[in-house]
Amino acid sequence: MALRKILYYPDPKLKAIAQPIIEINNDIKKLIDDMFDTMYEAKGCGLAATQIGVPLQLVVIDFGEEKKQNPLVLINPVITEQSGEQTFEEGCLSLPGLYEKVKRASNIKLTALDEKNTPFEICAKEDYFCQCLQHEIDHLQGKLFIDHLSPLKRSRAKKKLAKGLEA
Ligand code: GNR
Ligand code: NI
Repeated sequence: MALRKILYYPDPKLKAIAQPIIEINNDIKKLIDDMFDTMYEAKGCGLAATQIGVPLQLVVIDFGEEKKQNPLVLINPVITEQSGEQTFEEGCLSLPGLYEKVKRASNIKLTALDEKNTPFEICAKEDYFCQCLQHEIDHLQGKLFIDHLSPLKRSRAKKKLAKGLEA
């Protein structure tokens, strides 16, 4: 078990564009294990490698009720179809204490590799899981949920985060 440090806004590494993973070697497997440990410890339902300062296209998710119930690894994920609209309240381990409603697609299809290098497809529709997948893939593109807010709400959110850091 090894925990990695989660980066907080405004760490510039959160803006990195993640690179594809070429080979799923032992280093990547260790990284995946560490990301699950870190995510469960922080009580998040997803974690992108970008959030621990590793600019690779890797996401772990667990939407189980219990810890370690439904671990899902996404390597090099690509959204292949998206449509519709939905709004859910989001939080982010890199934006501690901030919760805002975010509008995203309500239907997505994505393809990715699992930790054994096997390609798979996920269809998600009209739920929190669909919202979370898009949130995580945004991280790989250097994007945070505050980037989806209106300019006014975004500037309020940034002020709130800055205050939180002082306290
Ligand atoms: O734990 C998390 N909860 C959450 C809630 C709504 C939409 C997305 C998320 S992901 C977040 C963990 C995190 O920051 N992942 O990048
Ligand atoms: Ni996040």
